[in-house]
Amino acid sequence: MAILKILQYPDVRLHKVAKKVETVTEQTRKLIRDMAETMYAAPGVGLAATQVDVHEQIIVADVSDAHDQLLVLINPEILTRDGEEESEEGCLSVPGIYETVKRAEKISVRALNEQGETFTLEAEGFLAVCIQHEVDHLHGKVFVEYLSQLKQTRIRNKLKKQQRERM
Ligand code: GNR
Ligand code: NI
Repeated sequence: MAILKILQYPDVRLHKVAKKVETVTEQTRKLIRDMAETMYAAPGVGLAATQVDVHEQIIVADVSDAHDQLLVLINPEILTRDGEEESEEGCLSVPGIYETVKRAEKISVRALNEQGETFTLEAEGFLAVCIQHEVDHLHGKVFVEYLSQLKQTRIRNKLKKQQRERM
């Protein structure tokens, strides 16, 4: 297993649109294991392949307290969205920034599992927020894009400064 490098905003590669996985192979499963290890180590509750510079539609998530409920979503499609809720979000690609975002309260999502089998999942609460956040990453969208231009500019400048100071 391996810990992968997570791209940091503002990085143009975070805006690439991920392609569908044609066939779930042993290589896909290896990437998923590395993504899970990277997510748990960070620590985070979700990770999209886009964040590790792999532009394929793969998400891992685990919102359980015991970190024993790994959810893998390949080629996820949000089928239905119901209600609205606001919650504070953070992102491993935007370290140290926490902002309120409005999302659907309940969703249903169809995806493939690690065996390449189709399943559907109903999610609400934090899991629903997390899945919507990850699906956005696959579409090249980072949560800060829901904020005002002023906030986005401030966040971009703050992170660029942090990145300069780390060099
Ligand atoms: O670890 C994460 N926490 C989180 C908190 C609120 C809303 C979304 C998230 S996802 C984030 C990990 C991440 O960046 N996934 O892309
Ligand atoms: Ni994120």
